[in-house]
Amino acid sequence: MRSRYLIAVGGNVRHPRYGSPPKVLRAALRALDGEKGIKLKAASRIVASAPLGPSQRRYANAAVIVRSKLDPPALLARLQAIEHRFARRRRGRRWGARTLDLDIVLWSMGAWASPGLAIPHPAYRTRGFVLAPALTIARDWRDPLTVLTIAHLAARLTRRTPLPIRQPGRALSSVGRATDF
Ligand code: A4P
Ligand code: MG
Repeated sequence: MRSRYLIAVGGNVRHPRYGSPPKVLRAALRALDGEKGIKLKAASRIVASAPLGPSQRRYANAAVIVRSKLDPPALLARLQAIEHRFARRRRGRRWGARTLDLDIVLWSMGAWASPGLAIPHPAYRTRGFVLAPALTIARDWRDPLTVLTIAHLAARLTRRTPLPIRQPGRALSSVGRATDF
């Protein structure tokens, strides 16, 4: 059966062919849409966000909704193949700099848990760089575990728990302050 997925897209390293992170993301969205069995239904704008974790470089982030008959592990395998094509190299360091990161955030069929895959994505609820773009394309999508919508989660994050991230001259720490590239 066909279902929908909300996918978070991020990257903070230039690609020799595609260029800056926003251009990498644009190319990645085209690649995703070109995949057999995956249809891109909606895409947010590409926003800049301060890095969470050890990397110093600003990220480009976006959110997309795709429709597919693939089950979650099959979709994850496709996403990882795309990451690989975009020269993402795992460097053994969690949250290290990367050309392209594609995470499954939500699935229209509910929750999923298997070795190596958890949906909803375990960390997205506290990440402005996921919620801000997601808000623009999926504000009423309900998280099956908390039963809160993306709009609720984004509002909570802005009100109560702004992300503790700073970047000189460019503070993008909360949902409301993400900017377009
Ligand atoms: N995995 C489990 N569940 C999922 C899921 N729902 N979607 C497993 C995708 N993958 C999932 O991920 C490690 C493993 O998670 C995968 O092999 C898969 O089996 P990874 O992408 O290979 O490793 P990682 O991304 O380095 O680690 P981690 O902890 O997943 O990092 P995140 O959570 O992806 O965060 N700052 C800003 N501003 N913007 C960003 O986009 N991204 C990160 C990475 C850090 N800081 C950032 C951003
Ligand atoms: Mg990931």
